[in-house]
Amino acid sequence: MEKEFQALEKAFHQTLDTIKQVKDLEGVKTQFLGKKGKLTGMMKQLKDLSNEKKAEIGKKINQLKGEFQSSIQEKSNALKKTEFQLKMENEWIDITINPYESDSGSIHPISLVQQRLEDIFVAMGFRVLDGPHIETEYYNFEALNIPSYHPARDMQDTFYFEDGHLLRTHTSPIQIRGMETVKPPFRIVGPGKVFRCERTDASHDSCFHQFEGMMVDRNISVAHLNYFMKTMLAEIFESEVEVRLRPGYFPFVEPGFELDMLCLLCKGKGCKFCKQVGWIELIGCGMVHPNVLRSGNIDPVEFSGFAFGLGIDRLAMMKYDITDIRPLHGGNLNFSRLFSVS
Ligand code: FA5
Repeated sequence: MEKEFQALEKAFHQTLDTIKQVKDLEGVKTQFLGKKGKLTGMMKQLKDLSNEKKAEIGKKINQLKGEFQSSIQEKSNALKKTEFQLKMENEWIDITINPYESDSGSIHPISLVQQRLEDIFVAMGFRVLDGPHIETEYYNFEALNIPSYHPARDMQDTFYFEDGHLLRTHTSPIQIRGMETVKPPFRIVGPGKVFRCERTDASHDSCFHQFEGMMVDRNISVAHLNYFMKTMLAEIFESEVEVRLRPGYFPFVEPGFELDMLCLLCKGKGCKFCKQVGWIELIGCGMVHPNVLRSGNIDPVEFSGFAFGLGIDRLAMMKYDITDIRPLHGGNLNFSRLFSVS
């Protein structure tokens, strides 16, 4: 009988060694411990033995049974652990990925700021107008008091078409087009892309965005201009921002100003974006020149007005802490998604 036990034990362990999956352990259990299993078969033989032998062999069988059960349990634990590790490796989850992220689009920071500007000015009684990117010299220059001989044309060099059209250098032609469609008193704004033949750096690009504004009424003064600029900036930044108004030359306004904003990227200390000045040139503005009102068939004795042209890109950069204008125009979706609002 001893030999039979040894053979059974050997067969059991050999069989167990071949098992690679937890689900196959059930077969081993049935084969050795089941009702028709080998160990149960040996137990059935006990009845033919003497009482003394019965006790001895019975004890051995129970010993083997316990041994087989714990070996199966141990193997089961080891296989479960391996299977779990394999599963972890194959079904790896990156917990740093945002589970709510989707492929849906997001609004570009320039559009976000433009839409916000439109809302702010519409709430203050302004109408939003549009204008073409390809302009005539008349709308881009002449009607704005910049005749062909005027040196101010050099300040805004652009791309010309053979037929004399050009890519607009600013949104100011919208002032002229606006005066052709609306009668004073009026308040208009006009956003859009503009183009200039110039070198790029952290704060300049050859294609950028402006937001034009014009208000014409009786007795309009610099105080009105000041009020609307400050209100607009406070709304955009949701707090007061430090600005300075300094004389600036634009042939279509008199007096003309440059409105600078304290550079929020360096808090006025000086950086690459503000060219170490601490201030950012943000808005060109002033009181509409009488010649411009005349080209819009408006009597400059009865009416006066202010106008402004704001750089949307620079405003977006201040708002969203963007230190270089070029990524704004690079078309990288991952960049735009950083500013998405839901
Ligand atoms: C003008 O374009 C005038 N048309 C603004 C104006 C309108 C003055 C109405 C008076 C009355 P300027 O060239 O300064 O002005 O441009 C206006 C703003 O556009 C600048 O203050 C700046 O914020 C932005 N800007 C100008 N050039 C660039 C550029 N290359 N890249 C990015 N932003 C620019």
